Amino acid sequence: MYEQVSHSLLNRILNDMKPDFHKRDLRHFYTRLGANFYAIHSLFEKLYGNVPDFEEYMLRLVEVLAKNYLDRPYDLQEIDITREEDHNWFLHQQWVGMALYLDGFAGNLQGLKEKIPYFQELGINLVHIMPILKSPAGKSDGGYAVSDFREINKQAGTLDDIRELAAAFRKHGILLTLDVVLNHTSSQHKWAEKTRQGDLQYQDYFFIFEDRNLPDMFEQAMPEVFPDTDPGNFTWDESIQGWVMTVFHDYQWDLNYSNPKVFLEMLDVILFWGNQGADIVRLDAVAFLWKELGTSCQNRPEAHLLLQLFKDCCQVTAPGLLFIAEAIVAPLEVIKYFGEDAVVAKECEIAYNATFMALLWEATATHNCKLLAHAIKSLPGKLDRATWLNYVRCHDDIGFGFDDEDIKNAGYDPGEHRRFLMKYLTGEFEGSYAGGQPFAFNEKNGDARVSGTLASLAGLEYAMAQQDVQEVDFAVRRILLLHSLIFSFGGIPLLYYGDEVGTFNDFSYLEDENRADDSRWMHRPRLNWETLARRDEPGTPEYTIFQELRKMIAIRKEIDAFADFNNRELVDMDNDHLFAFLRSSHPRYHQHPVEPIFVLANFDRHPQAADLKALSAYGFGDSRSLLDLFTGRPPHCFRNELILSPYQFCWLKNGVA
Ligand code: OTU
Repeated sequence: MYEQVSHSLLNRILNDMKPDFHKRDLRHFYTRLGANFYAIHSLFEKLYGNVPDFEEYMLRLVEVLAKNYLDRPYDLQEIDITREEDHNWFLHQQWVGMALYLDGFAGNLQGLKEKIPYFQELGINLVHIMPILKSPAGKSDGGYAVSDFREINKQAGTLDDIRELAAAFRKHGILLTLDVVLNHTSSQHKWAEKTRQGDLQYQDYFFIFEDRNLPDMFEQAMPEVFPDTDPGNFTWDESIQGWVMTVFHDYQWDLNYSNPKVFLEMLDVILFWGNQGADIVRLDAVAFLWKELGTSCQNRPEAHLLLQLFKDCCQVTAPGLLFIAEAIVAPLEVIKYFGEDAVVAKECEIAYNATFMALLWEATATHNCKLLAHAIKSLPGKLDRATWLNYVRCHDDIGFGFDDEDIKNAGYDPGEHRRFLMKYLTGEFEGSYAGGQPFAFNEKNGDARVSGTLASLAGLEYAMAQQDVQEVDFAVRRILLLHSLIFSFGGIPLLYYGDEVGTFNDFSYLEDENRADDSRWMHRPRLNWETLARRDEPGTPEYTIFQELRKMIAIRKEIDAFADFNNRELVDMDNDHLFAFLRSSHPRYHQHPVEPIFVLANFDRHPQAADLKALSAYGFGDSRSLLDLFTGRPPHCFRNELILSPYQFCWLKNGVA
């Protein structure tokens, strides 16, 4: 019944659509629209059914889809079709990503194009360019305060440059990832400007309150993202004479998604960037999309409906375009951004694995894997056609958002353990080598997060300063160990620019008044290509890190079991210093079994033994037939034990003649 109603509505909409749409070849569009209309209509109705002129908005939605379909370049439409046919394409182990700030890495878009050989040298075939859209000259949260969703920052280049870059990437098999900052605009965006000029229609694009009544009620349940620099979630605006909701910085205005116009605008923006050649869009701060009084205003069911609706709309216009969910929230909440009760991702195909990232740092600090193993085990399985973005560092801070129950099960007190981690990673704990700095300390509840580059956090900076050869070696090993896990765990590994050569903290941001209060800038470096040239000079840490990572990437791409088909099983080694898992065939996916790989990682600074008996349950018990695919040699075995040197990892294959 409902389907009939939605189809008669669809027919009406198609008749009402602008006449020039009908003159074009919309064959694929009609097929996909027919297939998705029921879902789109019911989601749109759930969100906006009570809005007057609902059907008019529905018509406009279909027009946005059709317009962007007609604008979609032919070669991208071809890619859509290929990806529809091979819809698991992004689960393959061949993908290895890097996230970078354009100015710090290559200056501008032209410069980035010239770096394609560098990506190829290392094996990178997915590049996430951090926000490059027009943003205010002063404070802009590293580009996450956007003042025009369709214009690129002048210093970065032009729209033509981005299309050219996308084409060059495509030619070389590199995927382009761009940000779409869905949750907020800069206070200098024209919608905000118009609101300040008194335009009522734009006032509804944001949340604006004339007095403190509602803001105060909201505040009772809303946490703060940047409690030290931007306390509270509302900012007084003189010209409006009202309180604007600003969950992040005071110059980032939250968009009001209960207004269907906002949804349509942002849908148009997502499809626009897809049409410029983005293969993937990173949807920023998705957990925050829906605001509800009396709640934390995070992870609301409506935020999920919005993402489903964005996804279904993309399936009509640009089905090849993937979404990355940036939801740095509790482990059990993150996984919901793939969509629930489904097989195929209904929301985002890819999600940042912040839980795994933070756990890796926890294991590094404690030298044991108790919490890592507990927390991974208590995560529910993810959907089949969805994958993680696994990373060690990114442009943001590290937060210890583990589940308290997991911490307790690992034998720690949650509060105390988080304080320990904080002290350890900021080098305050006795014996710690780590060079992090606190970020966003919250005086009210004692919460804090950590900034710092991978190499500084892993102790390389400290060891180099001490000229301690042994410690330099250990730090390099830690850097490689952490990467070995994001390469083998299942998901797309995302390197952070500069980490491939062990870049240290950079404190020059302190001299910039627009950045000085945000310690995240210490790990957003301007790369020095002369230092990077040391990647070819044996004996330097740059050389060791870069060349070993390059080797690791090449080997990962050859290991079929590393593709992400939910084919990982954690293995308890009865030794807390070791993290172990098996990657093997999955009955649903692998018609021909893949060669199983046993991953072992030692987080301790001393050698550790893995009992071969534990491995034999998985068919890896015979030391004479094991090969470590990373070193290309058999692992060291002594009596009935496999011996891992400090911070060593193995990618074991079995059955070597
Ligand atoms: C994201 O961050 C971006 O990655 C940050 O760089 C931006 O400052 C922020 O959004 C605002 O655009 O929203 O879902 O350091 O982890 O703010 C989580 C805190 C986010 C970030 C958090 C994150």
